[in-house]
Amino acid sequence: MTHRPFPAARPDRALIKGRTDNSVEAIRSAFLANLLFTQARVPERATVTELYLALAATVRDRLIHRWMSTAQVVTRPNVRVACYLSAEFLLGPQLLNNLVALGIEAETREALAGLGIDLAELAAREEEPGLGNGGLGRLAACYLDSLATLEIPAIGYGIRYEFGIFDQEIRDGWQVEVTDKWLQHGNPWEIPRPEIAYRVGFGGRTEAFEDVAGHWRVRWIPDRVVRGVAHDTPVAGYRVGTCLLLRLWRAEAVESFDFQAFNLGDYLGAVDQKVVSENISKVLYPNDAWSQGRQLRLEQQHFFVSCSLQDLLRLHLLQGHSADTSHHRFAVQLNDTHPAIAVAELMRLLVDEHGLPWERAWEVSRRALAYTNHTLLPEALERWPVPLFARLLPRHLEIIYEINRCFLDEVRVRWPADEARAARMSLIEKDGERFVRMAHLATVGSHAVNGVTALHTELLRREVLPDFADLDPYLFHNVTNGVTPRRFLRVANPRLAALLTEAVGDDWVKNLELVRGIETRADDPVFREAWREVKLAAKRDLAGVILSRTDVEVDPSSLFDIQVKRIHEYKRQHLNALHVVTLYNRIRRNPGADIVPRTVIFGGKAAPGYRMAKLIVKLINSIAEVVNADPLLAGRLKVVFLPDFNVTNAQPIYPAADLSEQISTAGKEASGTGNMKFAMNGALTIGTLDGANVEIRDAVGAENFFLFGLTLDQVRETWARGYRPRAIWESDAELQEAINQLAAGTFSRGDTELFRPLVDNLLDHDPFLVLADYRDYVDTQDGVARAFLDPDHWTRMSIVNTARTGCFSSDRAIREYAESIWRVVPVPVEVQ
Ligand code: 26Q
Repeated sequence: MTHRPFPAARPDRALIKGRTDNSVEAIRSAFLANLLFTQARVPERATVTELYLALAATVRDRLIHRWMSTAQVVTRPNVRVACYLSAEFLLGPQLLNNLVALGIEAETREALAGLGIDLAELAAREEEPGLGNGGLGRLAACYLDSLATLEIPAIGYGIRYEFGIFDQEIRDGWQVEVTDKWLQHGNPWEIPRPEIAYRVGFGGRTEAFEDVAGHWRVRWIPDRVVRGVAHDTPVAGYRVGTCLLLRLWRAEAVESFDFQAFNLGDYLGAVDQKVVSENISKVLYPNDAWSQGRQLRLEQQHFFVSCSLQDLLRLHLLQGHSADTSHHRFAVQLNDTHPAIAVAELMRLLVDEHGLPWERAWEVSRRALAYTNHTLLPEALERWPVPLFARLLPRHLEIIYEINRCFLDEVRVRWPADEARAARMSLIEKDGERFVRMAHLATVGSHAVNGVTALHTELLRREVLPDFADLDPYLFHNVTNGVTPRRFLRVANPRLAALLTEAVGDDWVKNLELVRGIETRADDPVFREAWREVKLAAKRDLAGVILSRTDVEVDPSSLFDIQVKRIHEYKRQHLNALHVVTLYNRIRRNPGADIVPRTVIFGGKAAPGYRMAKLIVKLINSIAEVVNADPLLAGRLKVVFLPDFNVTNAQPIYPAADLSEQISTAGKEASGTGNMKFAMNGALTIGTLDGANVEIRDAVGAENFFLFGLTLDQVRETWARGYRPRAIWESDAELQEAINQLAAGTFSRGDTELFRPLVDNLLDHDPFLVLADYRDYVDTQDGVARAFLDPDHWTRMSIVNTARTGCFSSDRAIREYAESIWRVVPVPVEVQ
């Protein structure tokens, strides 16, 4: 980049003021100017999309203003910066969140109203960047929000996928995947930075040589080079000067390749090359678990990691420092093993490109890096076949071998003659074929490894990486996940937000512990009534959404029982479905029974290649079809599958829930974060002792939580004893009836084949203990219904849930990372 000798690096004040003033008039005229000069439209002629784009540009100006000031702070010498590396950032819609962060929501609404334009209508036009699968990607987005709000110098690094997570449509009850074209109208929030670009190599070979100083060095000669171009999205903190950057990399062809082919007269060959290069950032893999080693996925990981590390080294060197002090300047967090190649790439950059001695590079590298694990399933740990690695990243494989050699030497010193242990700890797995174990690479290369809830961290220490914990018990930390109250309370639930503000003032948005102040009002009839009104209004809103999206009419006074999350056998949506069938049978058997009306709502995407998950989607829709059409059930039971669960669609869901379904088999869900979003919005949880449920129950009190199911120890005993699901089916009449109906075609128009894979799997294997937990689940659900019959008590429990879930703010989680892992401190930004 060239820096021209302007008198001052700061932009002109008068220039700024015209585009950043926050009065209603200033916002209106800026909006009109943007409409005219970016969309070439006057309001009378503009489409809703054009109005939205002009408004987004108006807001972006105000973000950029803050960001310019933040950049000056972040680039100050000696400011330590947290770098969050993640293959996924599930940001969600930006407009309202940004207006709230900037504190100009009311002014903007008024400015638009004066032109006869409805802010909500423009907001509804926004395409969300779905650059993530689920929990892990959304967590990264919550963490950026908290970093910015806490004024911590930080930067997020990831991939600018052209196609994010697919849109889900439901046809004939089946999930159909539709390409996500989030960029089709352009992305008004990002700033492309074609001048910030790095070259990333793939393939080829390595060669040893002696440098001028007589040192043996290695040079990597890749046979393919791709360019990564930065695309920056501003992330504003809530009511502070700080506005951070999310820097996403887009893959492009390296020009020299084009020219080379072009000069040889092979124009189409040059275009091919361009297409191949651009493929790297083309599409997000829609699996939310590791399954097999696809080359393109490893290319994506290396691509974004290499660009990100080159970028932060460049910033450091630009300020006149040398590469061997990078760890003073940066704390680099690896969001799962997806960026774990950073361990080898940072070593390569430091040793091969910057000439550091190996030992010094290793010290810098380990001090800079830290790793978060998000998985408990051993089969979900990422491992890449060595031959693939050797072909794609030959230099990195050499480095990994060298790291492994040094590491295993250390292991052998500590445990002489324990070759079994050395083999268990090795970065290379020998299982017939050989694999690179990415979790081991990340662990060995980091100074801190953390799990995402107390239970998960305990299991990580004891079972996933026990040998590493023996080697260094202080390596492991727990940082329980959190979610941002800005998006999931303030923006998603404005009525509850207003009630909280009325009760405790508006500081709760930045300090969620303050909502504890409402607990004293839990027995106040006036407050309870207001609380109920807020919940009912949210349920009416959701009922409207359900009607317009699924044509199903639901009763807002019924119990809204909601399970939204990715579809997975371990998350057990089919257990919930069996409960629905049980209720259906009870009402049919006894039509006059006095039962609590319920609306059971599901939402979530299945990985396109996951057959059982897709069959569960079909099952839910099939049950819904029968239940909703039965006049005998009317007014008592409704079942809804809300298609295309994403951040946008999630926002009206959490506020409307009475009951939150968190029913994974104990020991399978690392944390869960939806559980926190529901509880904060005053839903009660029905849940197992799994992931963050354990901590939520501790926080809200056992009397305000519906616990059921086997504990982790009981799960293990069940398997050890020899689990026979068929025996449970034989002995439980209601369960038997429900499962037999699935098999007999009751919900599939007589088709007895459709659900056979599901039924057979449950009766013969049941790997997630659905049948074992069925009876306790159904009985606990009966308890839920009884509790709902006492609105005063229910409301009290709801208030207490919100009051006591302040610790699940992502602000608390980020403070813990900042203090105990990154050692970064807030640096307030004064907006110039
Ligand atoms: C890896 C390699 C190749 C292709 C895909 C993947 C891949 C992609 C996404 C593997 C895993 C994921 C996502 C995992 C995830 O979302 N995990 C969830 O993380 C949450 C945040 O910590 C937890 O709350 C959830 O419990 C956990 O399941």
